[in-house]
Amino acid sequence: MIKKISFTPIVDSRGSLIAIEEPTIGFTVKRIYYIYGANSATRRGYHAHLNLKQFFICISGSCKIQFEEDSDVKVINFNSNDKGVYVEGIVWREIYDFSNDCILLVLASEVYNEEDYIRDYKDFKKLSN
Ligand code: T46
Repeated sequence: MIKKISFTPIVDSRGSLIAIEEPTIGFTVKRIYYIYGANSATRRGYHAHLNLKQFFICISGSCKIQFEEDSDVKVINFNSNDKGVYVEGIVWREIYDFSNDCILLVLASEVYNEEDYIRDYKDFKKLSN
């Protein structure tokens, strides 16, 4: 499942603040990581997860993520820090078109576990059929 969620910034003369609480994310966050220093030639991802739930927020700059779920392919433009995308289930993803200032923040439901990764596209297709 892939779900877009918009946040409401709290804006005043000092700038803006976005608070994201557990009910919005839908899971308890056990890990946070962020990707930065990528550029327009970079392509990352090329995997799906078995059990991980994730919440993606591009807090600076922009990038695109191509998600594939049950043969349905969609590209989401991450170009705003007041929107996030929730992902669960077996979803192949490729991340690309990073701006130089891109910081992609990921909140995850589990600690890092390489065994949760499906890194072979053929295995992904078998599991999603
Ligand atoms: C995802 C996309 C958006 C760790 O040691 N701990 C971690 O929590 C993570 C995420 C990675 N690593 C190690 C594993 C690799 O040696 O960092 C290295 C780079 O990871 P990876 O090649 O998986 O990076 P991406 O950008 O292809 O994928 C990552 C996440 O792995 C993945 O869950 O959805 O970001």
